[in-house]
Amino acid sequence: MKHVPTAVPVPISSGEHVVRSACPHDCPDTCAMLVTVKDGVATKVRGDPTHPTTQGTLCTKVSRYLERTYHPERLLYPMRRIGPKGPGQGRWERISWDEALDTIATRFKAIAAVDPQGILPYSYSGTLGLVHNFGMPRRFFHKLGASQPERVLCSTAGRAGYNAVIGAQIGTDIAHFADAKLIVLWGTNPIASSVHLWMRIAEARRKGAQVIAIDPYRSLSAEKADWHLALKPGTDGALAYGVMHVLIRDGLVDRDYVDRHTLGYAPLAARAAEFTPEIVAGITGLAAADIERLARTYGADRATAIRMNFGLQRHAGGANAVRAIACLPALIGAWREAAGGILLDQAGAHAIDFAALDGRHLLPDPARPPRSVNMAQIGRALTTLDDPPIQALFVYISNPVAVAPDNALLRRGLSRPDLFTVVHEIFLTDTCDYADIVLPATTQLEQFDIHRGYGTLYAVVNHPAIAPIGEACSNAELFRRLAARMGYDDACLQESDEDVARQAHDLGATVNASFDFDALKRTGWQRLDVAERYAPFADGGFPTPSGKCEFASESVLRQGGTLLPEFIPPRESELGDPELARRYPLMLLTPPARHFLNSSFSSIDSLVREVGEPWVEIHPDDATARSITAGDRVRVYNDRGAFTVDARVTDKVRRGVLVAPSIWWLKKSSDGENSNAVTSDALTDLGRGATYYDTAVEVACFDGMSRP
Ligand SMILES: Nc1nc2c(c(=O)[nH]1)N[C@H]1C(S)=C(S)[C@@H](COP(=O)(O)OP(=O)(O)OC[C@H]3O[C@@H](n4cnc5c(=O)[nH]c(N)nc54)[C@H](O)[C@@H]3O)O[C@H]1N2
Ligand SMILES: Nc1nc2c(c(=O)[nH]1)N[C@H]1C(S)=C(S)[C@@H](COP(=O)(O)OP(=O)(O)OC[C@H]3O[C@@H](n4cnc5c(=O)[nH]c(N)nc54)[C@H](O)[C@@H]3O)O[C@H]1N2
Ligand SMILES: [Mo]
Repeated sequence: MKHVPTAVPVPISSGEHVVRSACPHDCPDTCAMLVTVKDGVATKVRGDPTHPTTQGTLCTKVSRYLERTYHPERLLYPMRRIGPKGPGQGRWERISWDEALDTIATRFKAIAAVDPQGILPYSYSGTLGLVHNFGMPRRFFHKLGASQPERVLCSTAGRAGYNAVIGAQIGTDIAHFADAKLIVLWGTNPIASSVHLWMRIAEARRKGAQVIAIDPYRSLSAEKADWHLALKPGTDGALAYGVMHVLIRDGLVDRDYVDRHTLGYAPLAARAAEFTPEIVAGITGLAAADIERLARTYGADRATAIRMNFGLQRHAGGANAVRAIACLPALIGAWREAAGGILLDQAGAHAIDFAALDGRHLLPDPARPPRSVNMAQIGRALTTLDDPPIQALFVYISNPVAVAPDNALLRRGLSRPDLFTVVHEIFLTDTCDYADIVLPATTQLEQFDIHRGYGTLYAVVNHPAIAPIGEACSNAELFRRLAARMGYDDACLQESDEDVARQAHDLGATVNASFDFDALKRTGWQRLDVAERYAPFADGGFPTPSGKCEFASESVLRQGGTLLPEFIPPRESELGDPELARRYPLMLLTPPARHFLNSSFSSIDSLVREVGEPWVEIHPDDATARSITAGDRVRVYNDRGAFTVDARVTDKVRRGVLVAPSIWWLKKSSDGENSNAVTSDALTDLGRGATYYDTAVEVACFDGMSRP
């Protein structure tokens, strides 16, 4: 293994020691943390200075991890709901773990006796630990034969689009962004959502690199960029084709790279010929001259790195937009450079034995897997699904009432009196308000796990720093206990956290050959077995069916998609649905707030104080047209629902676009709603992903009535 870190000296004062830990959250950086513990109490968290990604720095949120761990509102005991379902306080009764587990097991056995698919686990990204997310809980639900959640809230569209071209989730190493000459931030705001990448970008800028941001919103990062192109939301696929048009027309293509390492150049070029700068200007709202300039700047140097994140794929055509953008580096031969190429995510660089982790062999009939239920359409599933209907929902590491689209429909579903809902949580979230039983979960400081950095080339270990608080128990321990109650005797349902973790990288003699679990435990992190100068496709070798970068994809075609990337306009827009756009002429974007992590940390007092009340940003022209002035309470609404926020009038947003940073808890908002009251549960073109940012709305001053 290369780059094995030297052990950090462990400072010892009386009764004090340092524990190696990993940030568990859904963020591409996956930081290594050091936790100082004195007399059994964690007193300090800091970034590991030796970990190349973290470089000793934690983000705004995770630097408050102790406030989260020792928060007075932590859920400490199992509880049973004694009042009606729905938001409210004080309708809980403490019960023992025995009673909680017996109640769940009795209910599950009764449902499973008829059809276990009546039970649905709902889990997402509260922790991305290989043990507590991908391991023991999934084993339990496989053994049960429960319906499987189709985990689409974040990334499946982009991954489908990227994989169509590149073949796997492999891209440019963030470390090499520091050496790029040009960095394109395509629909991502790393200052808020991936600060350790921003540290590399800042370094590149000090060395003279240019940064271009492509985003309908002048985000914190776009504000710092040398050039900001504020296109209309959901039009990136057309812009990428416009860039290709100019690159091809002006001879900026690396013909040698294209000939040797790509497939489908001729049809791609023919398609790109249709996307003249003028046509693309009409679609994107950018000037034709700017599209020309973007293409020429992009084509000028191979040491050009594009950073996409998942923001831009939350539209009806999100997968194909990513697919079109992913063609660009091969066209100019940027993959030849370690500092060139593109990064969506790096998950595919980690070889993990997911089958061993998730115990899919435990399925009652592996040849006939249970039905899957799309997590973005959970409201629909709870209110309409039949044969069998969902009779029990088990929520863990997710807060769907806050994060799932169209949450009004979801709340109707969760209010069904016959639905049995269990939520395993650290806090009494909005979702807990609908639970029959809530179970207390540990935080990362109280459990063992290992993590793969899905945006980095590192594995990171997490040792427990302190004992569980109250009667909290980890995900894995919960499902070990529940498996025993169900009478399951499979040994793999009782394995320890370390035993599960040890299997993650154990793929035989060649894959991960130099991975050393015991060394990882000692040193905290390990780099994958890849070269320092990581340039994954410098000599081609794409993990696609053809081994080439596939501009044209037969396999997507066979699966019902198109041979080439296509521009698919946003569903809720002038182009997609003119009638709807007349009634709801504004497009709402709800990207992550810097101080929150999805809906996590939205209950941490010091962060909420810094952030203030939820707000929406609106362009001065759109505000004037609606008699909205700065600071007004406004109601953002469409046919699905409404939420009330403060208006900030600013030209940071494009005309016709609203930006409401998210995700607030409903119960911490003045009207008991959040932005997902208006988002749609429609799915993306490929990958069946959520389309949060494909949301047409109107906004009006709030007059105190419930709906405008
Ligand atoms: N502080 C913080 N960090 C986070 C998170 C968080 O909640 N808070 N969430 C984490 C998670 S789960 C994820 S998936 C990532 C998300 O990471 P990103 O997707 O990079 O999220 P943002 O950084 O907000 O960047 C999204 C940007 O896309 C822009 N955008 C929206 N629609 C379009 C479009 O159609 N085209 C273009 N070009 N731009 C568009 C938005 O205006 C926004 O500025 O961040 C992770 N990091
Ligand atoms: N409007 C809008 N909605 C969005 C997005 C958006 O940009 N706009 N972004 C989407 C994206 S990118 C994502 S990834 C999803 C994220 O959606 P979720 O995965 O639901 O993320 P969180 O809101 O952070 O909720 C995670 C919950 O898990 C709990 N938790 C943390 N650790 C543990 C643990 O070890 N055990 C248990 N049992 N619980 C734990 C936390 O307390 C928290 O309440 O949201 C999506 N929703
Ligand atoms: Mo996400």
